[in-house]
Amino acid sequence: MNSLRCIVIVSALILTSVLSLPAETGAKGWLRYAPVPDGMAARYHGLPDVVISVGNSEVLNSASSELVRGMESMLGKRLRTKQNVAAEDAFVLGSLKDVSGTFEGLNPSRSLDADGFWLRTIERGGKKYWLIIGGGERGTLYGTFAFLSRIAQQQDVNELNDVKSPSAPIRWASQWDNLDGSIERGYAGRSIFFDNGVVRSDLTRAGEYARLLASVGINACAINNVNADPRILSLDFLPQLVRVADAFRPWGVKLALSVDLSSPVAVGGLKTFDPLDRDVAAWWKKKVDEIYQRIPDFAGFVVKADSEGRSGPSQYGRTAADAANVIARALKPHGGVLMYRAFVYNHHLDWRDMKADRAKAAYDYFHPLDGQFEDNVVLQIKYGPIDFQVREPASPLFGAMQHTNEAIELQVTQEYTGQQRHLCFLAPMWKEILDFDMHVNGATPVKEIVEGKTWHRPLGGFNAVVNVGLDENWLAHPLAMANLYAYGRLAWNPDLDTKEISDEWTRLTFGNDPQVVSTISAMLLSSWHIYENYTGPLGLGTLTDILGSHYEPNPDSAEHNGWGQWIRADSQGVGMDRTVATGTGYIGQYSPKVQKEYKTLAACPDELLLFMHHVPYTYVLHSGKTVIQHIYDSHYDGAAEAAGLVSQWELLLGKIDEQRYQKVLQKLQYQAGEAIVWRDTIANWFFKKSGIPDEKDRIARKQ
Ligand code: GCW
Repeated sequence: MNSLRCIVIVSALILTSVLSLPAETGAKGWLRYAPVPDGMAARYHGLPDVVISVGNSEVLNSASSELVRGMESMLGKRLRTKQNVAAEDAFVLGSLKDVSGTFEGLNPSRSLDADGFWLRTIERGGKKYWLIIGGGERGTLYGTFAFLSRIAQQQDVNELNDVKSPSAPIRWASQWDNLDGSIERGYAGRSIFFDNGVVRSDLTRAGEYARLLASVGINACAINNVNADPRILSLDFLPQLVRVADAFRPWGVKLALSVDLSSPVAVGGLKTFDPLDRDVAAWWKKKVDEIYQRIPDFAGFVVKADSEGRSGPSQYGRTAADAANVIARALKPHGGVLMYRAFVYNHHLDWRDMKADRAKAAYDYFHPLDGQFEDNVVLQIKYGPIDFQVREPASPLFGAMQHTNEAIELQVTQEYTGQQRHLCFLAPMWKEILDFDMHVNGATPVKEIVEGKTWHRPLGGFNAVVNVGLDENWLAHPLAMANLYAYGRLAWNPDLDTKEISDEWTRLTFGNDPQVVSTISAMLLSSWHIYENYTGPLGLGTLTDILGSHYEPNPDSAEHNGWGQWIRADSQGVGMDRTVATGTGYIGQYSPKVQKEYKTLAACPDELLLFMHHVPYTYVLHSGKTVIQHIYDSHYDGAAEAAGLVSQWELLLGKIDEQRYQKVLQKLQYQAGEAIVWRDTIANWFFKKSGIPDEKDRIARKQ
């Protein structure tokens, strides 16, 4: 056979297989419920044709209709819904209390959290039942999603006895949506909630979003920007918010809001918003009561105060505890929660002051307040002490608030990590932070602190800024949805392995073909390091334009201004000296054991070296390279690896639908080009600063 014929035949084969896969927009996310291939369907033949819901609630109805939808879509099986258990095989959905009334002798081996679930097969009277039991109605819904996910991943579901419970009660998503419909740091179109100053009339997408969130166990969503427009609390807004809560409710997702502390003045007409003023307290109480009257399952508020120009208690000489508590007391009788953000810092720092350090701000401010917060206040702490950079150490504040509820704040929206134009799967980074041991009197990993386990706190958990938009596939880059999925999975169980999560997500999103799963999962798992390589290595931060877009390379923008994201690069060396001995003293905010890991050059890990220390460019890393050569090499490696992502993806031609294949391909090709821009900008910048040539002679010497 001549080679031309060969090419024609191969192309035709590829084309046929491509054409046989229906186009997909990504709108379904990981809830595609793709038909199980014929060869696999046999293992599901024994599943029942009937679903029975024991009990009656909106959430239970969602669980049952989700099961019907999933079974039909994946197995072509049309379930009949029935009210009572009869003598036929059936799925039985309901809470433990309700289902054990029907089936005697049920007792899960582990206790069942309200949001937890139990998947259990039992035989009674010659019939077989697949029980999907929740601690409460949300648990039943989560169990249903988990069951369907197993089929979508082609797992055996014929014998089940499996109890799962979430790690922590707070598993929230946040949106930074503005009332005009724009989204702060959103990269996937306009708001699904707001337009033109009001809540959208069509909230279909809001309901679909809640379904996606629920499928990974997220139980509340704060829908508006933390730079909050006070109008959100105005009286005429409340009926609009009721509609959003209604759209969320079938999925067990509670509505939350971000509020501005000056609201008592801005919308209440008071003369003050001093948190210790009686009228202010009365105003918050009345406002909160109004909300609960219309939205009884309202989750609570998120507050950003005294930060980046927002109003705050400092205006009255009051503390964050004063501010948080006045609102928390209003929420408490209703079971509401107040998330107070620890992202409080002065953005007019003096860059000439070698002791000034933004990284120290949150600890300095909040540590003295430990123990002063109401027990329905949760301190929401960004994972690192600066601001969602590509790499930061875990915030020392996590280890410093033993008498305060804590939550970790993460970003699904990729503000500093490529803005969904670059592939950057963040679960490995989150995992490093969650696993990081703060060593406060024994083993105290961040995950156990925020779960509330370490210091036996009543509340705690997770909140991530997601910022989905009207883009059909939610986050603009089809692979970026892996971050939302991973966030939910880790909030549910921070002990999960990142590969397990990326494999799961890939199977659900692109199918079970082993080559597809291994290729995409490997791409995801390598992508954070790749991005770090061509942006900001050794703990320098992302090296992006911090004054503007936070997207393109611009190391100059970090220096000589009050924002405090300094890298302190001069002709001799680079990095922030944060030691106690000679630097800002930041390292002293950690426990003695962690201080030991960071305080000496010998002990400090390479990847955080320049976050913790200022060293000459010629300093030799543990890797054996000099700092400057590492900067050059990592940028060249990163750009080459970004190009490698394109080649890996190209191997999947014909194995996934053409629409998503092309979309991802374009994004990856663009990313590979951008990585070169990053490489050259950063490498040239450091060459200019240091005057030290690249050993491999890749950087033009005449600049
Ligand atoms: O990272 C910064 C963002 C701001 C954001 C702020 C915050 C909502 O650039 O856009 O404001 O963090 O987290 O409050």
